[in-house]
Amino acid sequence: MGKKIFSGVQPTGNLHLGNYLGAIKNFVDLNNEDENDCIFCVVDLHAITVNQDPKELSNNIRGTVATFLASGIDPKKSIIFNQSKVSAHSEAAWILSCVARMGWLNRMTQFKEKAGKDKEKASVGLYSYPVLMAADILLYDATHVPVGEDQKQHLELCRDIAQKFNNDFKTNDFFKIPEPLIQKEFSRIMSLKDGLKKMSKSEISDLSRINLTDTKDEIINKIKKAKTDPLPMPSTIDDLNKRPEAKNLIGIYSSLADLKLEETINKFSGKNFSEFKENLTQVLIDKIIPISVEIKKLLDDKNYLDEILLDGSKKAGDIASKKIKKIHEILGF
Ligand code: AQP
Repeated sequence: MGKKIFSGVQPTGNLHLGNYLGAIKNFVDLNNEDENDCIFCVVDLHAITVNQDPKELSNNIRGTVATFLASGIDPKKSIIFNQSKVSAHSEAAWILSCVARMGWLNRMTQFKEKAGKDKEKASVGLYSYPVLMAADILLYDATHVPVGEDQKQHLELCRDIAQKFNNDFKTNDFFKIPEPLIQKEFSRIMSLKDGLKKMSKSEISDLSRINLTDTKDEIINKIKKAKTDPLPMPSTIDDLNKRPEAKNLIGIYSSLADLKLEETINKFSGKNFSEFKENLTQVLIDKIIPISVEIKKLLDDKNYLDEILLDGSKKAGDIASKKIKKIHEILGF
């Protein structure tokens, strides 16, 4: 039987290699399996949990759609829409926030990381972000959610919320309990400047990430400047595990070249980083440049991107409003 897929990406800036290898590559494979029903959402309501410039947000929403298409998602096969256009998401988030427990949310590590030291100044939305994410998924009866490793905890919370709702209202399996789909290897791509920090859109230094809109020269420059260590290339997995920057770059190469980590280690064992970096640059150029060129082309046709979002939001709205109607009946509204 086919899977019901739901996943979202925040329109918070240029999408990067981490988003691609951790999530979007998987979206494309799932989209290509005929038996699956896929919904890919531009989660603009999630984006405003931190400050956004309205004009930039509009551009980033279209940029995210362009990236989905340029990476290979087919809008005829998958529903693509932005979250704010289907009001059921906000409504379900409120209802589910009355099911979720404070203690559960207090354990979420992403809030702690994103709020930083000054928790008091973080938005309430940033705190309840995972409840909105649960609403996104549960409205569509998604069976599988492809995400990067950083979202695993939020998905576990989504499962807890679904189970509690089903138990509290004795509705058996009204909310389906979704499974995470996380790449086994290379599910967490790290910053090019710090092998212990996640590659992220909102990191200030652009040198920390490969954007999917980067040019050939930008890729060459970023890999040249990517942090390594003074030792030659590692020759065993144990050696690799002690060297975060080397591990990240070797992981990126392996993922793009479709090799196992061991195979890449054997290929470059004992060599200089400079030789490895030339090879890494080449696989990045081969993979990213066609996507980058296509994104820029698509962004020239804003009407086309808006039509895709409009069509997607109608289809998603139909599904979500039926689920909300049933939720109202269950709650006694
Ligand atoms: N570094 C990463 N490695 C692997 N997967 C990643 N993802 C994000 N960063 C990495 C996955 O990409 C999908 C979309 O992420 P998102 O935009 O919804 O939010 P995020 O995880 O908060 O990503 P960013 O880039 O770090 O954005 P900002 O800086 O705005 O917070 C998710 O499936 C995520 O797991």
